[in-house]
Amino acid sequence: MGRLMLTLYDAARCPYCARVRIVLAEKDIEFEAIEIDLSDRPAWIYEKNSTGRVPIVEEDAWLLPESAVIMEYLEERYPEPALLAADPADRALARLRIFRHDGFTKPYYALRRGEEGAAARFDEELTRLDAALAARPWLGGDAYGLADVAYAPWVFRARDMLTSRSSRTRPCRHGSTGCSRVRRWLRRQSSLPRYRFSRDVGD
Ligand SMILES: N[C@@H](CCC(=O)N[C@@H](CS)C(=O)NCC(=O)O)C(=O)O
Repeated sequence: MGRLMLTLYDAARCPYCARVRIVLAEKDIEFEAIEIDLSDRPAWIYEKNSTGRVPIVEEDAWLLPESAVIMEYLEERYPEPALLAADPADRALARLRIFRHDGFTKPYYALRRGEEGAAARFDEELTRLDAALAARPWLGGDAYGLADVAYAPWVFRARDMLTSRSSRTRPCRHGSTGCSRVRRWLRRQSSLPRYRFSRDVGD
C-alpha cells in the first residue's frame, strides 16, 4: 500500500503530541502539521476527536486520536526502523511501561500545579525510572523504542529539576545516583540521528 499524506493535529507545547512527532521523525514519515491553539480550540476539533484533545492523525479522512494508540499504529503501518523489539517479552515490557505511564505523569502534573507532597511522589517515579535504566539501557529493553518515546517528553520538561541545585525541590534526591541514569538516557536520546530536539520534544 502506498503512503497516504498524513496530517497531525498538533500543539507544540503538548507532550502527547511530542510522542507522535518523535515517532514520525524516527520513521522519516512526511506529514502536515496543523497547529491547534489549546487555549482557544476550534469547535471543529470535536468532530475529529470527541474529547477535543490533540494529538490526532488523519489519513485520507480516516482519524485516529490517543498518542499511545497512534504510536502503535505508526509502528505497524511504517515498520522501519522498528521501534518495538522483535522479542515478544521485550514488546510486552515496552507496552507495560506505556500502559503505566499515567502513574508517572500524575505526580508530574501535580508538581506543576504546586500540590503538597507532589515533589516526593514525582521523586519516587524518577527513582523508579532510574532503577529501570540500571537493569536495561532503554525502557523497552536493549534498544531505543516506543517506551522511551512515551516518557521522554515529560522527562525532558522535568530535566531542569533533575539538575537543580536546590535539594529541597530536586527530584531523585533520595536516590543514591541523583538520577544519573535518567540524565544519561536523556543525553543518549538527544544525540540520536533523527532527534530534532527542540521541535520534537516541544521544549
Ligand atoms: N490521552 C491523550 C491525552 C492528550 C491530551 O491531554 N492532550 C492535551 C494537550 S497536551 C489536550 O488536548 N488538552 C485539551 C483538553 O484537555 O481539553 C493522548 O495520549 O493523546
